[in-house]
Amino acid sequence: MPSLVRRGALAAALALVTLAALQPGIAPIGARGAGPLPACRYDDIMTTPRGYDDWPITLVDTILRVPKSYVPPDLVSVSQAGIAGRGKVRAIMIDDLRAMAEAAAAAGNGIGVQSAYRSYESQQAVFDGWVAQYGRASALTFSARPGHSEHQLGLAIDFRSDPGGSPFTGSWGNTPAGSWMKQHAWEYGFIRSYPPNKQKVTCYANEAWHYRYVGRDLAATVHASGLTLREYLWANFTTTVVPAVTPRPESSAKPPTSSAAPGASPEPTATDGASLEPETTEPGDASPSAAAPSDTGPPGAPGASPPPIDASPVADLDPALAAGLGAALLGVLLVTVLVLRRGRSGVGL
Ligand code: DAL
Ligand code: ZN
Repeated sequence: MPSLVRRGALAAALALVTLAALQPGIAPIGARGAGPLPACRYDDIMTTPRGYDDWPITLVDTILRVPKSYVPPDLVSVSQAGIAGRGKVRAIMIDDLRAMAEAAAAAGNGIGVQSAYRSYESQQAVFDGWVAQYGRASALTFSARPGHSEHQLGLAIDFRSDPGGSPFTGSWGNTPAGSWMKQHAWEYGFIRSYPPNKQKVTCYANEAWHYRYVGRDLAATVHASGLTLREYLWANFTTTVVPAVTPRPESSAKPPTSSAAPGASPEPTATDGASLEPETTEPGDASPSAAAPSDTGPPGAPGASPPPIDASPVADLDPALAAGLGAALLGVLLVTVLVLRRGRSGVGL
């Protein structure tokens, strides 16, 4: 084989091998809904996108999370919306929150805020409190681990009636305010994150009070789709690659069905569709086999579910890293061209 052809073939092979090696890391960029909706499990993978400007489309669930340092830059008091209750939310939602509260009050179904933004640390305290009260397996079915809560996004609100007390003590979804919210919240940009009979896809038990703000346009689209927010965001916006895992024997066990009595604070009690909202009873909603918790200790602790893979470039390819990989690829291609050119000059073409 003439040396030029040989060198050319070698260079091409080198470039191909390099491309193949980089492909898994590059693939997630710009990808959407990489694969089917992941089955419910407990993991610690950084969600993408998660920029503060990506607020309507950032998905957090039992698998995907934001960092401890995630603190929305525009938190303001809910009182700026003229709604009863305390707490902070992102300023982005204030106008729609005000409009919704006014409409609910005008309809005779006043609403207030029970719980709004929660920092990583306060979510940790909330989760730990429930674990202490009901045990970890039960707590996982209704309380997010820190980093995994929509409350940390500053976009989730647990609503209550106004006047009224805690919504966590009964069938709030069947109260006038709860019913009004079910019917109209989406018109103001709010989606009920954890509806009844959907635990297999939301990974949480029914929460009549918990709404996530995504803005009016997206809320209308999600509402019309009939999908839960997790399903919709995953299919249309989430770019994270979530590796499939082979369930270990202990992770295939069903979580205990919560039958805990409602409590007063600091967050919703362990519930299922049947115990909180009679109209939503459906066998299976309360104890989905898909939501089998596998972690029996703190995330990352010995004996817990698979270790966090936050740092995985495949699972969470940072734009800067992507740029670096791109530069490396460019370098390899340049070397390839140089090799070819030297080969050419060597044979005196
Ligand atoms: N109760 C919901 C899942 C949360 O803790 O964010
Ligand atoms: Zn909530």
